[in-house]
Amino acid sequence: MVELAINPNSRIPALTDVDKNGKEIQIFESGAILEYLVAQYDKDHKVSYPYNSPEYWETVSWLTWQMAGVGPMQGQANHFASKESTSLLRFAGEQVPYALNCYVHETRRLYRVLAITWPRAPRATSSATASPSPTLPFGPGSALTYSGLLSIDEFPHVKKWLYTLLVCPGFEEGCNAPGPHRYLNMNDMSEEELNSIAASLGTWIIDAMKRDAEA
Ligand SMILES: N[C@@H](CCC(=O)N[C@@H](CS)C(=O)NCC(=O)O)C(=O)O
Repeated sequence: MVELAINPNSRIPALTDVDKNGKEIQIFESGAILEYLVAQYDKDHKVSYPYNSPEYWETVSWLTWQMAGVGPMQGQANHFASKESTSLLRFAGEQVPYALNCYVHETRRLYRVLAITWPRAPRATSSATASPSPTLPFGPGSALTYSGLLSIDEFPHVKKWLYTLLVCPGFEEGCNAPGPHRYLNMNDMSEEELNSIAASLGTWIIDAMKRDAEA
């Protein structure tokens, strides 16, 4: 849980910074944080595009797609998912086939949108700037099998992009704070290993849900 003073929505990520007037500023929601970081610290557009350019709006489109689509849908898939071929559960504590189908299939559909768009996008080739989706989540979102999908190999462009990010200067170092990143590697783990990761997270998600329901 994040300090309400930093994020009124009490979630991570949240950011505090000092603005150009020397005043502390708080930013929450990952999309807003990304927009803030490029506005403040990427003024020569190494990883972003000039405001109001066609590429800027393309980026905003994909960022909004990520925030409104992939984030919420894959988040719910993580909650209900078990690998489709097994009956092991992550968090839900009971099999809810309708929810599982709804969220896992919607997550797959969203990644298919990328799979269709990516090869056609002229900027979708190599650098961190040159992508139709520079905002594709590297963190939990890159553990596709954790979300109930069968394999990351279903989406070769996504896989290639995630590994491309890793070799961008400073990227992996950032991912390794506070501890070694593991989300991409989770795609190669067995279902038992994935479930032990879910189990190691404890019951805080379910406990928080109960508290919220009673509040
Ligand atoms: N829409 C938010 C999602 C934030 C979110 O759900 N964060 C999760 C971790 S990925 C969290 O803080 N969970 C802690 C909790 O539920 O108490 C964003 O993109 O920043």
